Amino acid sequence: MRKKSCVRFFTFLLCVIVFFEMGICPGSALVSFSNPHYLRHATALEPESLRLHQGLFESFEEGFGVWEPDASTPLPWFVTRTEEKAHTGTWSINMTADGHFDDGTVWIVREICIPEGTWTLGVDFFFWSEGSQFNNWEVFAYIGLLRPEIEADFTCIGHAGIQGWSPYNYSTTIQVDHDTTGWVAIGINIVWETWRTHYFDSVTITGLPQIHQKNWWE
Ligand SMILES: [Ca+2]
Repeated sequence: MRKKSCVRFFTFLLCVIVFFEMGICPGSALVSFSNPHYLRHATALEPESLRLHQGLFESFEEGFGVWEPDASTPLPWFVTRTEEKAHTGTWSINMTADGHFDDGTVWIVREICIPEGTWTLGVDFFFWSEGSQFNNWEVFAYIGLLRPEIEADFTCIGHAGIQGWSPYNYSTTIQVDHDTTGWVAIGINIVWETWRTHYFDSVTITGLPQIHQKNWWE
């Protein structure tokens, strides 16, 4: 009996070790970017995955970069680079619109490459407002697979009532079954009948991949 018990114990111990080595312990199915498992795969995903992880930063010091202005509004609007204000460096984006129809959206937009897989994509930026206790326009953001065209494509992530430069961010999860093109946009939504000017600077796009670690039966 003592010998059989000993065999059972070591068999059980061996199974536990094998199971953990196969990665089927709780919580191992999805691993973070900092996990060594991902880092081993990261080299295979270069260069777009690493670019997203490191962050795509734009300060508008030497132009618009790959960003471009766009809008959906019946009244005049403009988006220009300016030295009037800056969060980093000396240049930022001036976004101005006539809100007298009490309607419309103005934004800057750029393409990004999204490698195959499931990604948590985020955009962080600084937004300047003169500050007001009421009648503030909305701060908009978008991340998706289609280029945004209208107000309804965007998500409101705040209101432009804080005086000076303030950080804003937006993130979402996107799953693609092959390498593809996505779009990121940030802007303002007109909700009060007046001219308004806001500024954008220090925009960073980041991507965090969710890596599915294969189990022994896959
Ligand atoms: Ca700048």
